[in-house]
Amino acid sequence: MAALRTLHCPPGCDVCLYGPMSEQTILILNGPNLNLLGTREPAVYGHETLADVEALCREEAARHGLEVEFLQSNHEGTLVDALHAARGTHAGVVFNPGAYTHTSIALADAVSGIELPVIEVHISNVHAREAFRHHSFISPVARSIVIGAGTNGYRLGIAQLAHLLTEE
Ligand code: CA2
Repeated sequence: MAALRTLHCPPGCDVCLYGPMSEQTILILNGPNLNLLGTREPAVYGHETLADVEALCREEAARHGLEVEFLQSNHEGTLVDALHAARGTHAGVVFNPGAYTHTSIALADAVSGIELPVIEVHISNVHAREAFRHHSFISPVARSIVIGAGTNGYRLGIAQLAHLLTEE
């Protein structure tokens, strides 16, 4: 006889009395200028486009039984709205806030206000760059941080989020 589903069943579990759990959706949120990825500054950000990043995120999320909503905006308020909308509908967020990382108290307040695990990701090693990139308003309210791993940082962020979601 099939076992009863427990709180600790992994996504996609198919041994339970009630069948597989419904898939959880995570938000991959990208801030200003990340739509330019792959078009300029390859020495800093690599050759992959944002469409390539979306594809790798979907592939990595699927490995963990997670659905992806993938968004990019150049507007601070739109990013705040996207974080608010994730509350109650998404299991967590992988967030590259772009340059707003270094300026935005509004985004930091949104991250702490939604009470979801948020993984902060930066493609480049911001600490090896200009001093103004060394401070993040997001890091104190992020659950985890991935910096300087290139676009593979998104994979690492998703894997970490999946790990946290199976723990919680
Ligand atoms: O390293 C990261 O992921 C950053 O969040 C990227 C931001 C930058 O302001 C942060 O300090 C670190 C910038 C994204 C802009 O990406 C471009 C890509 C190609 C050409 C121009 C900009």
